Amino acid sequence: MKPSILQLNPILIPAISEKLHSLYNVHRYFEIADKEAFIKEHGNSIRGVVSGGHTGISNALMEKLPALEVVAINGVGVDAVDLNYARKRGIDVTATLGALTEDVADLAIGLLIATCRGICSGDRVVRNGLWAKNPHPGSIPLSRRFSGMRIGIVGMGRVGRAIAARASAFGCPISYTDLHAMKDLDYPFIADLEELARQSDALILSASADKAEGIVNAAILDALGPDGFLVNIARGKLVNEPDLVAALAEGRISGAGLDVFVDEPNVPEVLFGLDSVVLQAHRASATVETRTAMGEMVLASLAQALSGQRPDNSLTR
Ligand code: 8YV
Repeated sequence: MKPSILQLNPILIPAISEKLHSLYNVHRYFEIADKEAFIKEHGNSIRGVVSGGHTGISNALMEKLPALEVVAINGVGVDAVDLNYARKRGIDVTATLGALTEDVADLAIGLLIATCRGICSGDRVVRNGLWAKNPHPGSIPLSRRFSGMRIGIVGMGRVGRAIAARASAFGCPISYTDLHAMKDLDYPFIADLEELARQSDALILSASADKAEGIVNAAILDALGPDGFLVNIARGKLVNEPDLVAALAEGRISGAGLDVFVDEPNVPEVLFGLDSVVLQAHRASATVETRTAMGEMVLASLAQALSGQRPDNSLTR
């Protein structure tokens, strides 16, 4: 009999989805209306869970799955899974480490350029016929150069490093903060986030969220200042969102490029009216190439765990 898997999020690559269905008895939890009744009937048979980084899985749900052996996260962030709880139960929690680094770093740079150069607001001017109505070049404000901006990276893991490499190629001096300085890096380490913000033209958030909730607050945004930009491709909860919305609405920072939010898919509506903001719907890893690579890693993790091996990307053993 095929092992039973609970899938908490859709997988967007058909070939991966088909493979998953061919190997396992897959229950698509996100499509089940009466979740409680489903768990009562099938909870005891579920041996694996597939979920997204942002969704993770609650302890309450894991508790209802006594046969659970593996939670395969189709993502790199595992902040929405209680790793200690999983470890105690002997459940492997895996992530797609390294699979999405390049695409997430690309989007970080793309968001910063789009924000400081006004690419999306400029597109709206052209698309809405406002250029033709008001062709004077001064009707669109001049923007801010990206090349050479002082970039402060918050979280120097795989993604932070890939962002640093890209920004360096644009002549941007890089500084960073993390839990500690990294010996293999020559970029200046600035332990204090407020000081990093003060010394940066743009802060890019690429930290994991488990130890850093709410670290970007009004004080950090004010240190970044009215000419500064914020980019977040990590997790919305790294930022105190009301503080960010207020700083943007009051022009206390120059702009923000945001791929992630505290309560996705709900985005503070004030942001919709601000040309200084470029918004994305949590899309940093959403390319065919990356999602294929991630899906293959999820399949490998399930196969390894359910055949009694330690999955290569297990974070719990
Ligand atoms: C994905 C993510 O959008 O990797 C992560 O932690 O949040 C994103 O890459 C998500 O996991 C898709 O399932």
